[in-house]
This record gives sequence, structure tokens and C-alpha cells, in this order.
Amino acid sequence: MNSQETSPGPPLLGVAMIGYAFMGKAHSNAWRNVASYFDVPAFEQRVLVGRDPEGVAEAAAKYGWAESATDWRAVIARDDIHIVDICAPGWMHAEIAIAALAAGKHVLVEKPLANTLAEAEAMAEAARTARKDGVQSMVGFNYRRVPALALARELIQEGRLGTIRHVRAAYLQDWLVDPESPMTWRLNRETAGSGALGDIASHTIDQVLFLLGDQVTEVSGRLHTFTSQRPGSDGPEEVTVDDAAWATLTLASGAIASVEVSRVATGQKNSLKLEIYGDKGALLFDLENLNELGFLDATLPVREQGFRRILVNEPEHPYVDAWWPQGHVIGWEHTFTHEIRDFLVAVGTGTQPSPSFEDGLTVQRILAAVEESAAAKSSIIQLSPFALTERA
Ligand code: SOE
Repeated sequence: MNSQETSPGPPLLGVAMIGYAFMGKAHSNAWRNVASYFDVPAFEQRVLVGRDPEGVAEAAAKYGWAESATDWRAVIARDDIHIVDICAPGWMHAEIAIAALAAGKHVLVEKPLANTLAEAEAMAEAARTARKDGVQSMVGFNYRRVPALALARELIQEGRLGTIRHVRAAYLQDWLVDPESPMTWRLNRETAGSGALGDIASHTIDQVLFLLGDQVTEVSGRLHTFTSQRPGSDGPEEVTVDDAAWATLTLASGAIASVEVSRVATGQKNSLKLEIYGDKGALLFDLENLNELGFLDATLPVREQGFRRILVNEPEHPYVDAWWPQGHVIGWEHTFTHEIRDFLVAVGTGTQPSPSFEDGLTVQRILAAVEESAAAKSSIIQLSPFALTERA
């Protein structure tokens, strides 16, 4: 679909997307909408790539892509492709991104950057090399584009919370509560790298770094798999990744963050809860109410203090003026439109999009540290069982 069929202008940026499942659907929705709501360089949704010829052809027609293909290598070699949007499973990120960057294509890749630290390091190096030739790259931590979280970052950076001390971050889902939920690529270390840790702790840790503008200096972690086998196509299969993860992060500023992620938090559907506590104020956020931000100004007289609800839907708020009048709330999918808008503007102006592959590598290093700490089990103290009567 050509975003500017009417007027001539700079050459059209041909876009190819690899993958058309959940993230491919969310990104396609954003590619179809972005030019209707934001000023972006001219582009065309040229090719959708997938392994199943019939499936990808049907998805291309449904999601507004001009063509479909099954060979990503052939597609990234095309002269009419300038952008590659990688929505494939994590095990494919590194190979496709490194090849696309080497072919001079701008790359947007879904989070987490990679399945392993080694892959992430190779991707960041490839991005650094490509950038010298004006080739841009970005990792898709889309929650940075929630208006309420962009506002939260502004308030923190303006000093409205003062010195940040205590951060509580929890990303809770429950789509794996049923032990009969079948095996998928997300539950196999070979294809996913890790479980809740890489999938949703990556978002959570990126948010801590994004909001505070800080660095992590110490990590302790724990991983757990509650359901070790799940129904596979030919009988039970081993789950080789975590269902839940816990981490305590020390930041360079002295703040301490607790991070908790779970795919078995019964009743929590897609709840990324963030609580930021400073000596002058505090912020509360829940992705399941993504238009709202709780803000407490501790500089007010105590008798007036309390968390107030900011409905982040005024034209003054980040991204909001592109959509509807105040109070007409937006949704989860809008964050991808914001993300692709920022990516396209960066490509069009020849500037580095954020978050960069280096930002993605920073998250990957922290994930690897959580895994290393969890494997060491050094912080786990065994408590022998005792009954109160014994101590009498
Ligand atoms: C599954 O946990 C998932 O789809 C994540 O992979 C996404 O990054 C998150 O935005 C929603 O949940």
C-alpha cells in the first residue's frame, strides 16, 4: 500500500516484514495507520515474508502488504527494499538483522534483541558498523511509546520525584496457568532463549532504565518453572524455560528496583505495573489502564497529599495530539504506531532511533546476569523445617 500515491517526493521507502503472527499483526496495523496520523517519510508496505506460502499470502492481503514471499534472504537483497521489520521468533533475530544491516537496510527488530548475550553483542556490533553508512536500527520496546510512560519519564527527568530510591516493577500475565496449554516456540530454550525472563522481564527492565535514565550495577535473580511438561504434537514435551522470574537490581544512582515477571499470575492478563518512589514524589502505572498515571507530589502540604489520577490524553501529552480530542483514550496497539512513526522519522532524518541495538544489548546483559545469579543460587538460604512446639 503506497502511503503517498498522490504527490511525488523523496523516493519511497520499501518496507519488508518478516513474520506475520501476533507481532506481525500488531506491526502491520501500525504500518497501515501511521501515515494517516503522523507526518512520516513516504513508504510502501512491499513484502510480507513467512514460511508457509499460503498463510503468508493470505496475511499479506489481509494486512495490506503488496506481495508475499517465503525467502527472507532474497527479499533483503532487493533494491526496492530499504527497511526490514523483524517480527519473527527470537531465534531468527540475529541472523536476519545482521544480514539486513550488511545489505544496507534499516532494521526494526522486536524485543528482546536476541535469545542470547552473544547474539545481542553481534547484533550491536553490526548496527555500529552499518550506522557509519547511515543505516539505522532500533529494537521494539514499544512501551516507551505509551504516552503515560513517556510523561512519567519527563516528570522524573524534570526532578518532580526528587531522588529515586525504590522501584517496584511487575509484569504479570496468566496465559500459561493451565498445565494443558500446549507447547509453543516460546517454551523452548532453543527457539525462545528464555521464558518470561526474555519475553516480559526485557520490557520491565527496559522500562526501569528508560524511566530513570540510569544504569544497573548489581543483579540478583531467580527463575522458576512451575509446569515442566506440556502437551506437544507427539506427546508430552519438556518445558526448558522459566514460567516466572524475579530480580533485584541496584542502579548507579543508588536506587534499588525489584522486578517480578510471571506467565502464571492467575487473573493478571497483561499487567505491567510500575511504581517509582522518590523523596519528592511517586508515580504509579498499570498497562491494563495505560491511559492513566498516578502521581503524588510530596512537596505539597501533607494535608493535601495523595495520588492523583492523570488521564494522559491531552494534546500536550506525548503522541496524543495526533489522535483524538482530550479524553478519547487510546489503546495498546497505538504504541506500535508511535514506535514506527519514531523509527521512520529517524530514518528520514538520518538520526539514530531509540532504543538502539546497544540499548537492547544493555537489557540482554542484565537478563544474562539474572540467569547467572539464578544458576549460582548463592543468595538462597535453606531453612530447615521446624514446628513451633519444638521451640517451646
Ligand atoms: C507475550 O508475553 C507478549 O505478547 C509479549 O511477547 C509482548 O512483548 C507483550 O507486549 C505482550 O505479551
